[in-house]
Amino acid sequence: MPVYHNYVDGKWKEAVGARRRKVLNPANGQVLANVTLSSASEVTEAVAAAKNAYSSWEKVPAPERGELLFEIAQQLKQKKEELSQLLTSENGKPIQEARGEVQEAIDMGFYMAGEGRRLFGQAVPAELPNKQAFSMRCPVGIAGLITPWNFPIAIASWKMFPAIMTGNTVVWKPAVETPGMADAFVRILEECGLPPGVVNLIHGTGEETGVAMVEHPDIDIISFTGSEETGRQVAAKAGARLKKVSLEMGGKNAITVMDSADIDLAVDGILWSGFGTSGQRCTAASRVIVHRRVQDELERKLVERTKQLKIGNGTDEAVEVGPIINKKGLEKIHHYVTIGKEEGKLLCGGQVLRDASYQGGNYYEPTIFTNVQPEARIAQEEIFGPVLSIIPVDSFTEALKVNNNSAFGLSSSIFTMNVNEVFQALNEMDTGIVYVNAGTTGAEIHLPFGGTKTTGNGHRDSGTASLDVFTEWKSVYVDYSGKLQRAQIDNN
Ligand code: UN1
Repeated sequence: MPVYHNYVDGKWKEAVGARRRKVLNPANGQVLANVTLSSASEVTEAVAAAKNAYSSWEKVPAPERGELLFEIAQQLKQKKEELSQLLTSENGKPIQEARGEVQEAIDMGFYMAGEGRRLFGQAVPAELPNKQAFSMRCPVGIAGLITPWNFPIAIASWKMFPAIMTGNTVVWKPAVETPGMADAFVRILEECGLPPGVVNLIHGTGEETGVAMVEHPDIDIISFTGSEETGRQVAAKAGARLKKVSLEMGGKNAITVMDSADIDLAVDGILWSGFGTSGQRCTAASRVIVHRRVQDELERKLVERTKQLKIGNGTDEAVEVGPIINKKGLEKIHHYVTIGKEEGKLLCGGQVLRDASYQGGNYYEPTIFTNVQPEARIAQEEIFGPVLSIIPVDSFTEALKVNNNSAFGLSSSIFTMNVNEVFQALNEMDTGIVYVNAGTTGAEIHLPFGGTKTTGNGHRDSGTASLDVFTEWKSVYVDYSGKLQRAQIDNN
């Protein structure tokens, strides 16, 4: 049985004390591997390695660092099937979705590789003669990446690739639920010739290893994706140290279905965004805002199609809804469903699946509540499972109001054939991502990913926006006039 070790300064090794945690397949409870658990001393060692590597890595020209990313992306592409199977076994997501996730990392690799030859700054005219003014991006320094289990390679790639392409070195703590994906990813970096110390992998829990990273004085920036609760702690600790911090947290994303909508298309979008990945995406739809004129039709079709969804082990190509990551996740979902029974009308689902075919796994029935109030707990709190709350409304204006009535601000979607509603929704939906006639999931890597309000803290993953997280701006003025020229004074 494999034991996943840390990777520090180019060497694989177990954490001191040999504490380990089991890695379970959420589809059947089978023990897949063990993972080493690190303490603060491993973090210190990893930071020292990252610091040591930084002095040479930051000097490698960005196009050259980008070229290495091309090779890494090629390797990911070659190993796509192998990685996807591993992902399904650790995380449980259906194999088709796993392939999609690995593709997302491949895309991010190629995209950031190309960015190595751009990394644009600004060249602007100086206000005085014989003077040049321009800006350029510089690495921040040592980047601490803390990534979740729900997209163990895609989200890691959103952070890892821009971090290293821009010249930072990295200490990475992946989720303890999916260490195999992190191991496989780092082995590819190693095979492609990434110098020792540029990326250091440290396995461990958030409480111990994560906290040690956030508190370490030599980690200059923390990029975190995870729960709001943990994100707040990261922000507080990082803020006290004036450490740069980029946070990506929860969502309570809504799909609005207006009376002009193609209802069958809306049903497709709701099923995919609500029950795909068993609702365990921060972009997952968990609210459906429906115009009362089409409420009955939408509910009838939605319930019928929900009951036909094939639930099971994600290795089966026909499975559409896989297991929940662990027992704790399953319990949380069921707890909210119990609350939901008081707050709305249960249309379907609502049970942990216990048939013989689900033995050992963590399966929850796709669940739909209707006539839920916008303020209800199931309409406000992140459940991270296959649970939808339908909220009926009487107008487009009311729909917008309900959409924005959330502490989170990640993704919104509207199904409508009315062009005026489309553009008003684009303007007024207050989330970081808006979809028209598609569900709330499916972000592409070359646009910024992230949200407003308590979803984040103003930063974005992926796209060129990720460069803002991993670089500092340097503004440069070169005066070749041979005399002292005072800006704002000598030219006025
Ligand atoms: C997440 O839910 O944490 O847009 C990431 C999407 C995926 C990424 C999801 N491309 O749903």
